Amino acid sequence: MLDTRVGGDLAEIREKVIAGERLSFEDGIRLFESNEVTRIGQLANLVRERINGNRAYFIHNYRLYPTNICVYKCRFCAFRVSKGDERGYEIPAQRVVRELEGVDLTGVTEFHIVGGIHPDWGFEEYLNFIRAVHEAYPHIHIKAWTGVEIDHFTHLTGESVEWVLERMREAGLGSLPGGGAEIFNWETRRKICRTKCTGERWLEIHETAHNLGMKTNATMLYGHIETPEDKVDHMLRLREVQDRTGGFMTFIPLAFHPENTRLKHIPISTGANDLKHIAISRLMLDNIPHIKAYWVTETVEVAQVALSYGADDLDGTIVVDEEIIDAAGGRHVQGAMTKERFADMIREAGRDPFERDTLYNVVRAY
Ligand code: V47
Ligand code: SF4
Repeated sequence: MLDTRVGGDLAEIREKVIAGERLSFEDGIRLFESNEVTRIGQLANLVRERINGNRAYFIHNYRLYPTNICVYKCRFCAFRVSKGDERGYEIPAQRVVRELEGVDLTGVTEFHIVGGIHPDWGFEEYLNFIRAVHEAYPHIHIKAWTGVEIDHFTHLTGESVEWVLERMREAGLGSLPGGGAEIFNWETRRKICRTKCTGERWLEIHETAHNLGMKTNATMLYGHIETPEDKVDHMLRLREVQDRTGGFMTFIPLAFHPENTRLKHIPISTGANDLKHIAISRLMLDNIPHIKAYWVTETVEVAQVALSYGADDLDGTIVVDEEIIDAAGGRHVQGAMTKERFADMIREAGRDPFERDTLYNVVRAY
């Protein structure tokens, strides 16, 4: 039963949520200004159970990072290095398949490919990377390149977003991950990642992908210099696109990890703050079917609790270490999580574990 004592500003929001009414910008701000995390969580859980019942999803996936050399210098990023830096690495198409031969990919249903924007690689290098992986593993879905990379490819080729996405799809690309969204509002975006594509461009790229029949995800990076207004604006812009296309599968709020970044003076987010972001995401994004509590950034412990605060998905086994979060001081990055561990942690949190593929088809119910 829902706690009926929700008071003050949240009472009106509670009525709306129970009636299934859409929340406004002002409602979003009120939620961010409130510290009634448990009450916000209860409302989010109501919506979560309406949409996803008692299910909690995970995926058996494998990460590939073709390079950490990047022309951009996002202030929140500890992963990138400049060309010439001894920590830099490059795994071109010719090498990736050779390296994968030594990996046990039994049961893996997704490659999640993400990396830097290399100053010397042309569009063909990126295309060949997808082609090589797809030809070697045609049964494994490739989720690759953020909107930021797609934007970069349009500059490299002088072609349209449609053209780039079609070439990538012919090579084997299945969907786009949610990265690069950060915070759309330019006033904040320009202070954290001014040189990469704008929020408007990122949204345009995802909408174009949806119109071509390609599904995508969306993220939001929080816990740095953003304001509540930035976050509500970010969510509402996604909600508007989703009303038109229905192409977003999952929303992933990503907690900023400050270590080794140029924003290292900012304290790391807390468990309560992470749960609040998950819950508000579930409440505001009434038209995106899944909310992911990304265990790598949230920690396994918080991710378990998040399954009762709006989240219904925990991302994946990942198999290799999460390099982006690891570089920024990730606390509980232990590399591979087995399927059994996932199933156990979901069961312990009172939910029913479901292994899924990228497009949320059920691979196995536990
Ligand atoms: O866009 C970079 C974030 C994102 C840091 O689609 C950081 O299923 C925290 O997109 N602290 C890339 N976050 C990762 C990404 C992603 C992750 C999980 C699932 C999916 C999906 C996509 O990583 C970047 C940026 O927002 N990031 N540095 C940092 N220091
Ligand atoms: Fe490059 Fe991505 Fe890091 Fe920005 S977040 S510096 S685009 S690797």
